[in-house]
Amino acid sequence: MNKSQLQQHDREHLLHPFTDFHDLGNQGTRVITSAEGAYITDIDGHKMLDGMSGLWCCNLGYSRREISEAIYEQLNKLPFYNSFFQCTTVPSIELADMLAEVTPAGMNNVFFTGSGSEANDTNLRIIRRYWDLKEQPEKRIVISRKNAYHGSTIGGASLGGMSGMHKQFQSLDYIEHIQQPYWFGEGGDMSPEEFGVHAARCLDEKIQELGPEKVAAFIAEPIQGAGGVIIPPETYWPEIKKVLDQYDILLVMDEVIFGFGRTGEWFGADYYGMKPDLMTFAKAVTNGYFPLGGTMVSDRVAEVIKAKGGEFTHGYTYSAHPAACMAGIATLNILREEKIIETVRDTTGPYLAKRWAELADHPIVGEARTLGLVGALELVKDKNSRARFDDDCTAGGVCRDMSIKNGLVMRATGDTMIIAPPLILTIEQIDELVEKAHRALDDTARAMA
Ligand code: PXG
Repeated sequence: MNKSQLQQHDREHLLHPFTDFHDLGNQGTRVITSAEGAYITDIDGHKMLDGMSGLWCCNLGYSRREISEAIYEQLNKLPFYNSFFQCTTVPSIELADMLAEVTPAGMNNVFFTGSGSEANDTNLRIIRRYWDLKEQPEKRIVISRKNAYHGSTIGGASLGGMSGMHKQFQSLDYIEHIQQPYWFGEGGDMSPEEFGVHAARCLDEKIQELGPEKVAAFIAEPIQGAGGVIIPPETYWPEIKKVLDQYDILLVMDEVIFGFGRTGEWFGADYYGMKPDLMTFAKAVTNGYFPLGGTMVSDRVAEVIKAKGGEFTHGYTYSAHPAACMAGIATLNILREEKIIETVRDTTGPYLAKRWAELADHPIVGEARTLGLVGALELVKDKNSRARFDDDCTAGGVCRDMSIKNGLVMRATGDTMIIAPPLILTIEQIDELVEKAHRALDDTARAMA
């Protein structure tokens, strides 16, 4: 099939995730045909630096044969076996061991799933089981944050705080949402430090309002990813810690995007010095080469679930899929052997911070922020008032298209441009990324004038 035939068949038979089918019908899909290192190429031969690591997952880029060969060998040896009914496989045990080593101290158990959404559903099941076994069944409510993203299953989407999603399904009734720590968008006249404390105190207020005896858990991404790379003010997580220390409430950190090195530490929990009870992961655990997710379970929770008799009636056919686990083992080996995370922390992260900050001087940029190897740009019409171009956030879409034209994949969340490039990016490629982003901003400014 040629390009237009592919696009036609795509329109006719494929329902895409998070897609406006009307727009897709008008514009046609971009057909990506190959990838190498940190670059992807479309069917027209247009090569682009992939500033989004696929979808926040191909952190080692696209050319790691160690991972594809590990999957292939496993598929030839034992393509599938389940982990139900007292069965197990060697790769699942080995990956569980490795995850216990690289995750924060005191997290020594893992429940495998096929995705991040499933893992957050698993968290809801574990939270309930934990409090039931502790004979505190009245602890049912889970607090999350507005504009959080925790997946697209009913559980994941209920935990998430995206208003556009909530309009299209019925949320679970035991989930509550509080203020997000988005200083640029919602901080008003407060300093970032004041606003960080304020947003964290909203958790305390909510717990008081609901009654601490009814609150089971608080879930949060260390940094909101899909919500627009919202890096909380430095005061936020320490204040959350103070709040949580006062109550008997589980902390779930959703590390689906920030796990496995994006901050320059193994996990966002390490970066912020937090001690979660449950930790969701997916995506980069296999470098995106094979679907795999899971939740790391702290000793505190695992001991209760393991010690008391009775079956935990939860699991997925593909929990601990052996080929997925082999992909995970190969990925973790590369991260460790090539000191990828240390490089982000010591070299490429600081260099991106310096170069990305230069974009803040651009006339349509209200804020340029980074942490490790993520970055965001707030597009504004007026730098002082932070006013956007329009209510429909058209600047973001324009900038995304201009960026692709200039050979860089950037993603738009409203009028916030975001990047999460592969962690293997070199200094030269960071220069290339910033220069292409600059050209995209110039083109956007012209188009929006
Ligand atoms: N938690 C977080 C923090 C995520 O970012 C999920 C859970 C769900 O994972 P699965 O594997 O079920 O997709 C995610 C996924 C975007 C985008 O546009 C982000 C995600 C997924 C799709 C698109 O930024 N994050």
